[in-house]
Amino acid sequence: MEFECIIVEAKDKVGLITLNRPKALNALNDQLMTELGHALKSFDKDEAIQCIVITGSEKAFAAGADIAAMANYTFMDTYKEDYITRNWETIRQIRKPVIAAVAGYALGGGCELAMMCDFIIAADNAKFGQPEIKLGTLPGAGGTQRLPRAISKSKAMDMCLTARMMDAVEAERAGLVSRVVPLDKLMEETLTAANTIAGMSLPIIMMIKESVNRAYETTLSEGVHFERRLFQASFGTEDQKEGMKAFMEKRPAAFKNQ
Ligand code: CO8
Repeated sequence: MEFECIIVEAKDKVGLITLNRPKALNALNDQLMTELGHALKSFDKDEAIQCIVITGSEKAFAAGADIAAMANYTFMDTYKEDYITRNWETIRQIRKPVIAAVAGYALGGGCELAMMCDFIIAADNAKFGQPEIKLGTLPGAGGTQRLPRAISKSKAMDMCLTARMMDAVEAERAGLVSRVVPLDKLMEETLTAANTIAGMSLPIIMMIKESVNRAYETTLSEGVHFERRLFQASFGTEDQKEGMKAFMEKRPAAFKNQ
């Protein structure tokens, strides 16, 4: 597929997707979301790729869903035809880790897209917000559901109801982002993290992602049970034998993804 709204590159074992609609601050229109879905699925299938990074520009990760594109939709367009929402869930099917590298604005759907990633590394100029209330609507891609889980009900209510933006320092303090780095180090730090992950065993990476995500979908005892089964399953892999042998032989492990 030819991409017009994103740039897709493979950097060693890391698949890098750059949102690229600079004139609209990477507003997420239907074409961009379709292209993003294709790129994500294709990296997920690509045996050479072990981790994926989504980023934007220095000014905006994404300033939200494309307001101009959706301004005149009717309820029937959005409900019956499923415009706007139809291609937003693809990212949830991706089994390899997806890191969001966020600089500048991550607003509305941009904040929601970042939260759909497995973790967020933020530049010190990052700003997160759910300003949909100012447009007479509400978050539609999980903002009201993922924000309370990420940063508490009180802060989520504050952000969704007042539309105030949260800066990178507050976002890290609140647990929305895993780390904050200087803007000029954002890609270096993110690619280092992605390469660290990519150096591990892919089946184990995938099991960890699946197990952590299970924490959001089930009770603690079910989640712990699920984790236990995957932990036991890891002993059926060659990579577990290699990882533990390498530790005892005081050498780096050479994983084979088996
Ligand atoms: N959609 C379309 N165009 C946009 C958007 C957007 N979300 N954001 C910015 N742009 C465009 C502007 O219209 C402008 O275009 P032009 O130059 O042609 O006039 C260009 O980008 C630059 O923007 P500004 O001139 O406004 O730049 P500033 O630096 O002055 O301001 C802001 C930057 C603060 C980010 C400002 O642009 C802004 O407030 N943007 C809108 C933010 C917003 O409200 N986002 C929420 C959108 S609604 C949403 O995301 C719902 C999600 C539902 C997802 C459902 C799917 C499942």
